[in-house]
Amino acid sequence: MSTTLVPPTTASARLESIFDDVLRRNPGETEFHQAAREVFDSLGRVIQKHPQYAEAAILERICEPERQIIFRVPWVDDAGQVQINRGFRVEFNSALGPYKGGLRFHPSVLLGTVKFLGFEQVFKNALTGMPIGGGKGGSDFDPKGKSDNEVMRFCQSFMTELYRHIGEYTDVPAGDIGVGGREIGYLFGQYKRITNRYESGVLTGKGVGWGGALVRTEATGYGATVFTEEMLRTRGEDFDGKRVLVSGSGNVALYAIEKVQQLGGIVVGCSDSSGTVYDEKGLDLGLLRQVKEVDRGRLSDYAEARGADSDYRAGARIWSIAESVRVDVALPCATQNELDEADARTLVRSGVLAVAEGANMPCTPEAVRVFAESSVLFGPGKAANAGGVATSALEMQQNASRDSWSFEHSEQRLHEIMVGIHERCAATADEYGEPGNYVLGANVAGFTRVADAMLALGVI
Ligand code: NDP
Ligand code: 2IT
Repeated sequence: MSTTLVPPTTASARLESIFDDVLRRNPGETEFHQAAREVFDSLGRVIQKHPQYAEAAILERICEPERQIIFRVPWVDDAGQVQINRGFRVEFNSALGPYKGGLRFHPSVLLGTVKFLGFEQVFKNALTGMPIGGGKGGSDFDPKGKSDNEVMRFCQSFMTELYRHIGEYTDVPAGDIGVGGREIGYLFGQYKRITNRYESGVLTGKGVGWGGALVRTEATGYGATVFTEEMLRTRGEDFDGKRVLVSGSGNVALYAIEKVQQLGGIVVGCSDSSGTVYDEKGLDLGLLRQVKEVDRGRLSDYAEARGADSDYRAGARIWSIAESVRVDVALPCATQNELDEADARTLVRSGVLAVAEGANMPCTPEAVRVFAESSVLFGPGKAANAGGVATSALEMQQNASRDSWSFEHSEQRLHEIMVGIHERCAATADEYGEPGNYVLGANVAGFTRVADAMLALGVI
């Protein structure tokens, strides 16, 4: 294999030509283009330094999913009407282990959405250091407003096709937006019924009473907070007394809020797709969890129950809170492209120190640029939200050994993994001459682990 350095202009021309091909071969998939662009922007010096990656066409291969499955999901609603949704599973890369990544049920889901998420997952999973490849799936089904029975019938129909593509050693789905413990239960039940196998390791995010792992529910939000704490530490700061905004009010948001509060931070706002709450003295997490997790209610219900201590702003974007009050830390934990350039400028004006992506790709590229120019600590999703999938890998370990670990032990493992990811990103950014650039660090460290495995496995 050649070890000669590739001249920078040749390396960047090669990257651009591969990226042009990604655009041409995946027309209209703007979210996938955006995710790929961000990774390509980090790889110039890697390609220069490691010509063997270019020789083996690693980048071309990494952008092409190994397998993409699209299927019809018919089901009958409570009124007896037949409904049709579309199901997806994109098995992106299995160089490091079985495909691993969540399922998203949301009306906005298109093939390009699943491809962006699957692409991100490949590098995120590599960054955890664990033996998991990358994949993602989902459907344009909207669980909101559906009865439990409708959700169950949908999940059973979805699994009736998906079961033939997944398995403990093949592809291991989990939750994402719109897919939590209830949905994983119905999906697992149908898998078990069709296959006649109690194959616990085929899905993660299961209930703790039937093969699930402690801390998996909390892991993404907790992990994102630990990653942020590590970033703050590099500037001699911590969460104590910090004013924090957390967007969303789903799984990731709720447990980010919990961990920030445990570390002494004050979470003054969160949101859903209908509006934002601002609680000057800090959110009442007990009430919020009751409304969201037990009652499956809306934030407006939380604000109503909380009364005068809560200010509900229908239709408002959460980042607008920073126009009038100081915000030290922002954790976008809802969805992609929810924080744009103008929001980033608002946060910078407000004095924000750190931003970490609990969600996948919540900050637009322009917003990320504003944070970089303003020396705001910025943790990209691939690194900051990797605690969820890492704890899924711990669930797989426990399933394989028919063991179950204590909460304390599992949380300790999660903590070590997040500190390790932070270190890996920081060290890689240093090595490539851009200290503090966690975007570069995460992309390069994730990419090289996958690329080295692909080189070793030959052209497949
Ligand atoms: P949930 O379904 O539990 O919660 C999603 C939250 O985001 C809800 O508050 C929802 O509001 C809001 N939201 C979703 N879509 C939109 C939208 N289009 N516009 C405005 N608000 C929206 O999902 P999770 O908490 O699991 O996921 C949140 C993010 O974290 C996603 O980006 C996901 O990919 C990412 N992630 C999740 C992991 C996990 O383990 N669950 C792991 C790593 C990343 P509403 O109820 O009004 O729709
Ligand atoms: O985006 C993600 O990392 C997830 N939705 C979690 C994936 C998993 O397999 O636990």
